[in-house]
Amino acid sequence: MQHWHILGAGAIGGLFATLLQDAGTPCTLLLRDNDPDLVAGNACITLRRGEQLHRHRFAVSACSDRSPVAHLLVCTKACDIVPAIAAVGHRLVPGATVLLLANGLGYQDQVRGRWPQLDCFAGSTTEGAFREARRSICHAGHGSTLVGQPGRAAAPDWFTTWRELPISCEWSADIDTVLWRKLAINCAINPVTALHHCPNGALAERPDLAALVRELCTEIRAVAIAAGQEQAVRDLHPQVMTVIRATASNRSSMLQDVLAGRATEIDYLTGYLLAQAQRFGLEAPWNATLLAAVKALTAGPAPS
Ligand code: KPL
Repeated sequence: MQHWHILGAGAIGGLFATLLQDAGTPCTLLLRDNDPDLVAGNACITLRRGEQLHRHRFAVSACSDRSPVAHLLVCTKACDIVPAIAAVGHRLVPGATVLLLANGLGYQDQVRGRWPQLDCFAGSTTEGAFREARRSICHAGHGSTLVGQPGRAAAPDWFTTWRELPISCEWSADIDTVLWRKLAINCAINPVTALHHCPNGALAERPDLAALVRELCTEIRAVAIAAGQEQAVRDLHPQVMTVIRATASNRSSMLQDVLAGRATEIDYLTGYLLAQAQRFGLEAPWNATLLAAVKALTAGPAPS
């Protein structure tokens, strides 16, 4: 029997926890040592779909506890993944299954490098879920979830449970392409919205921003192709415009982070892209400008 532990029970982590629990798979939320739900010994997540509310009660466990973890789903932000896994590193059994479901690239290699004994998988999801309150999630729209492991064609046994979830959840024999495509789209949208404090749709409506998105796509394509990821950036600009129109009223995740004063995922999006550009001797000046500008936005006040 699989028992999944969830690190990062925000919108996506909470959604998957409820889906797995509904499918009969035990799930435990891993919480920081100071989380108030640890006192109660359990946590309730309310999931809203339209008018319908579903309440789910979960077992909870402090990261610092000692009971073993064999299946770990990590849904934190990209910049929190390595420290979050480090906080439960002592509990992970050798060969534990770890599924990283987050935006961006770069942390997958960091995790594999630091914990080579783990069986590490990566995924990307476009399920439309957002947090309405601390443990209340709205599942606003269906998307698709792809999971894979570089170089692995066939899904492992544990994935049977995931494939049967009542959402579109498939194994990808080419997860690198999936992750690169998502990275490319996020690099073209998220930093622009974060800097201009605008919903995604403004990138199609405002000619200056639309022109910037086009320049970004040209640079992103060149870097991806140099990195051997041509398939991921085929038709990148039309794909980006499709996502912009489909999510026109959304605030990108990076804009939400900036507005909330949180760290952004820029290092694992544009930062990763620029590291690849450097590796292949390419310039990507529009992306470099955005990286610096977003970092300046979220840097603390200059020391006096
Ligand atoms: O994935 C997204 C994000 O905000 O991180 C997009 C596709 C840009 C939708 O907002």
